[in-house]
Amino acid sequence: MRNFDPSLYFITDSTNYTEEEFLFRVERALKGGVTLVQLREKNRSTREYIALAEKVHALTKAYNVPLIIDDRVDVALAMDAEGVHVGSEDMPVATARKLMGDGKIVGATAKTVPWALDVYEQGADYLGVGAIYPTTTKVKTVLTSTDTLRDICNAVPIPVSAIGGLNKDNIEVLAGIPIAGICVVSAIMKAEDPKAAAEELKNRAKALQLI
Ligand code: TZP
Ligand code: MG
Repeated sequence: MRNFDPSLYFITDSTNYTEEEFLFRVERALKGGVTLVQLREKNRSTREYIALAEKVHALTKAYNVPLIIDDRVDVALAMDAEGVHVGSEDMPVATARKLMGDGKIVGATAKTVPWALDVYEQGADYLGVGAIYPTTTKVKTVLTSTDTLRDICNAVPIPVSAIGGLNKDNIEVLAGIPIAGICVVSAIMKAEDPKAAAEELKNRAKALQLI
């Protein structure tokens, strides 16, 4: 399964939610039209990560949306997710590709053009580039300028997703940059209603011809 639509990529964060509330919010986001979901868990045991991933996978499958697992190739393989996302401190992209096989999605982070070309050549299917704006989501990252984002989009033939502090009121900064999609955590996860938030974000991105 390497066909995917990166236009509205939703990364989850279960912090501060009960499992029930978390799964409810993920399903609302799916109802709102997110096109790709990433499960991102930093403080769970392997067993807990797999168990939660299986529950999220049941939801994403019902909406025909691929599920990407952050960082953990073993978790992705264990519960047969559609893909994995690896950053600079995770398994190298080439290794992740080898283990995941050709049929799975392997996403990678990149913040410079040489880095983007390197992970593309190692077999990445898409890139996450950012942070475009400061983010309140727990993440080790630095800002990436929109000029660098544009240069990366023009340097690699794979979809590039912009990430970091993005919401419906600030994505106009991406207008004219050939991104394939936008990627958010808080704008959907922490919204009063993740369904409405996903719809509004998608409508705004379409109006700006970003997606
Ligand atoms: N990588 C770069 S910024 C970021 C990640 C995982 C977090 C984005 O979260 P938010 O809440 O959309 O700013
Ligand atoms: Mg990572």
